[in-house]
Amino acid sequence: MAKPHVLVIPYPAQGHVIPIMELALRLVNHGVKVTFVNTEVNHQLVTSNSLVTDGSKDLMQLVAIPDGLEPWEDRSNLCMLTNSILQTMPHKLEMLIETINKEDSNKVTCIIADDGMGWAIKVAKKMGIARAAFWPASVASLACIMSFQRLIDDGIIDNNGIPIIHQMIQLSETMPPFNSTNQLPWTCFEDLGTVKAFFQVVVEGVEAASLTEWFICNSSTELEPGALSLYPQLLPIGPLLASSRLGDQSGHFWQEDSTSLAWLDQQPPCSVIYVAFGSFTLFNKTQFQELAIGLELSNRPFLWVVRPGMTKETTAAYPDGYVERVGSRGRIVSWAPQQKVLAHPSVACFVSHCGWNSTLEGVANGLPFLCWPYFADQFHNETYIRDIWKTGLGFDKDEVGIITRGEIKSKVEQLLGENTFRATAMDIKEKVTSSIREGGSSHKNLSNFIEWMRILTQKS
Ligand SMILES: *[C@@H]1O[C@H](CO)[C@@H](O)[C@H](O)[C@H]1NC(C)=O
Ligand SMILES: *[C@@H]1O[C@H](CO)[C@@H](O)[C@H](O)[C@H]1NC(C)=O
Ligand SMILES: *[C@@H]1O[C@H](CO)[C@@H](O)[C@H](O)[C@H]1NC(C)=O
Ligand SMILES: *[C@@H]1O[C@H](CO)[C@@H](O)[C@H](O)[C@H]1NC(C)=O
Ligand SMILES: *[C@@H]1O[C@H](CO)[C@@H](O)[C@H](O)[C@H]1NC(C)=O
Ligand SMILES: CC(=O)N[C@H]1CO[C@H](CO)[C@@H](O)[C@@H]1O
Repeated sequence: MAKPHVLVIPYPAQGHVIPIMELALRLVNHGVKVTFVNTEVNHQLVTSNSLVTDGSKDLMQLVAIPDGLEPWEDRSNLCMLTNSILQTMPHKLEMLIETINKEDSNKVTCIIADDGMGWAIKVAKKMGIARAAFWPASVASLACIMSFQRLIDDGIIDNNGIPIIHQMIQLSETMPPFNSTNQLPWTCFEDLGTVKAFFQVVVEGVEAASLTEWFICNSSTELEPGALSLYPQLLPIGPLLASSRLGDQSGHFWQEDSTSLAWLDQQPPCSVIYVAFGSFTLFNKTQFQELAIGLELSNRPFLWVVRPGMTKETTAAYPDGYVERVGSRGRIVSWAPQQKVLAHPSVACFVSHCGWNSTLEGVANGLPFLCWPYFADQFHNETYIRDIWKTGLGFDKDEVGIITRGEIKSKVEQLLGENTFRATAMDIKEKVTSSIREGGSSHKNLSNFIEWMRILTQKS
């Protein structure tokens, strides 16, 4: 019997390619044939990283089409990349599909395109092929994109996505608010040309999503009940966390320090404060030292990721005699294998910048959080953690904007002193992990989607 055959098309940025590969591998595990369509540049990256193991090779085929730019041209120039993609890729994709349908006994059943690749959905519609869009991040972040027309109608942004007035935006009571128009996903760029180019991609994506049979998202009813209830057309099948194999490959810029795990093995269960702020957070000397001393005063073991460049004066930034004083109770590393650390039984809580990846990795391991957001959009995740899931606390700043040592010590004590945070975190972990297991809501949704493809395959 013919197998369903899906063409999976990621947005051509590494942060998009690897997650959607995760989805492709799940489909392969369900016996679906996948042709994974990269741009030529990313194709080389993916094949040289050997992300596809022998087990999945029969069902997974990696192919490439050009993005229209010369190899040496700057793909971080979003305006140029977007224009080039729109000019070149639709025609190349059409040719690819024609070739596959001529040569392969398994004709293309359906395409799944990243929502940033709206043009691909239009190509599929034109060719009479079934379509699904995919959104890799939170539904809250999607909601704001889906609301772009309302924001224009209300006079908050202009037709190019550029803010006209600066104000708080609350799309719904059940979702975290955006405090200002500068926190919209497309307004975070400095250069207006890039804002416009990104907004164009957003608009295309929303238009294209209305041409699909399914809009798949990487979340679950258990995680975002409020946001999902606003968009019943979304099919939550996640969170599909990267398997450790993909996780290890996912483009970390700093060398991992696996001695962290050996050190964790020596600590008592549920005792360690894990502190990590992602790739971009910057600290000035005052704030850095308050954090250092706050951790020391906590009187607990801690594992602290201090990225090179996290402060302007890294080595000099520790208070006098600090490293000697904390001795082996505190372990400071430049990068840690985060997924493995978070899963380690010695870890008690996570002091985090609350990026969505880190947030979900902490949730998936049942950890309570202390939220230390840095970028505007990370405050949303703090709202989820603090107010919606109730699995953590935020820090209050003092009158000059510093989170003091006393504040840090006291929030650590409060978080670890009340069992409710740990219990609630374990409860959410259980709900979220069971949603992707057999019988769970996300698992059922994915099975329904695959069943729909099987029926289509039989009909054709
Ligand atoms: C989130 O995780 C995915 C998969 O591991 C990765 O490709 C992506 O770059 C990560 N995003 C950030 C902001 O680190
Ligand atoms: C947004 O506003 C609320 C209420 O005024 C405040 O508690 C929160 O800290 C603000 N967040 C940001 C990112 O400014
Ligand atoms: C969480 O923070 C990330 C930035 O790390 C942002 O892109 C995402 O939209 C936030 N999640 C929510 C639910 O707002
Ligand atoms: C789903 O989201 C998680 C957390 O951000 C990320 O690590 C993972 O790669 C995403 N998976 C897909 C298939 O997008
Ligand atoms: C250090 O950064 C904090 C914000 O994190 C700010 O409020 C404070 O004024 C800064 N202090 C100095 C000395 O620059
Ligand atoms: C869009 C869709 O079909 N969502 C379903 C996902 O799974 C839950 C639980 O089974 C259903 O309630 C949703 O309707």
